[in-house]
Amino acid sequence: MPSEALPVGLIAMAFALGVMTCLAVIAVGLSLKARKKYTPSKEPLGAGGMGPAIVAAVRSGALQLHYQPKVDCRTMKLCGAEALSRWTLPDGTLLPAEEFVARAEAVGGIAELTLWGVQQALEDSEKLDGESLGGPILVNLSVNLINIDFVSKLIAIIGSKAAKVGFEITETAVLDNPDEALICLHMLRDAGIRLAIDDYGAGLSSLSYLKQIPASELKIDRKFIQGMTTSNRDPLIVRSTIDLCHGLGMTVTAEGVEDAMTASLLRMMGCDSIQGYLISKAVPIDELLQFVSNHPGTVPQARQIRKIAGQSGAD
Ligand SMILES: [Ca+2]
Repeated sequence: MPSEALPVGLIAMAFALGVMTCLAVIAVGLSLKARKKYTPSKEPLGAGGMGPAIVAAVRSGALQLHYQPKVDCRTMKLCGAEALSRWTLPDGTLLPAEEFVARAEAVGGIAELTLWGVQQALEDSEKLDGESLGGPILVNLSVNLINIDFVSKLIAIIGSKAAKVGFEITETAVLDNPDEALICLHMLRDAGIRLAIDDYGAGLSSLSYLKQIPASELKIDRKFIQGMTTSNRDPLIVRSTIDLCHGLGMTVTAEGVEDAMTASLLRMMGCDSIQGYLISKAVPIDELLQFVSNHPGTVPQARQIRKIAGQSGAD
């Protein structure tokens, strides 16, 4: 009888939704951890604001933009890259972004760093013409810069090249001033600029904000990905996050993929794309161009990943 079948169907659906929500809440709860704090291992950049030092480093060529490519899980074709800044010190030491970005955010200079990063990414994207990267270059956009003035400046710089460059924002982007932040994010989206929620699970997540942020992609933090083959919970969290995002109309990228077994699991779970040392570390533009020209079809790891997944497919 329909009157009996309907409640059973509803109960099943409610149960499924409940499980999915619970898993998502677990993912959020487990991630209630403070953002990584800057702990200076080197102090070469002066005690004051870093804006002048960043401008000087750009002029001298000490600051470079590297690119970490990502690939589509199913086709293993390139589908974009993340831009990551590197700072070469006078003694030749190469500082990764995490060594100076948090400091620039704290004492000043993050605006200069971001504007340079966007301009450099746009310039480098021109070199990729004819050798498609398969997606835009995503630049990390600090929470501190999500205000109408700065975002207007970014939109003006990017202009008609919105297909070339997008932004990664952390899930905490809207915590301080949700109204202005959401206006800014909609401004970027309306300008055709791709937005990705970055390091998902690493910060103070809110499912409510996740629903409101006009992002088309979500990147799951590496700490969940790297436990996928050793932990009981991480695969459940990743799987539920993928399903949740697909339900919200977003694609999912897994960060920090370092082995074919993890890539294969992600592929089976329906993850859209992967990024990590399995594919490539972050490399300078010349090496990225080489990578793109060496892998016009699929990256070499595709066959191994498909084999583990028990699937076949032409490269
Ligand atoms: Ca990022």
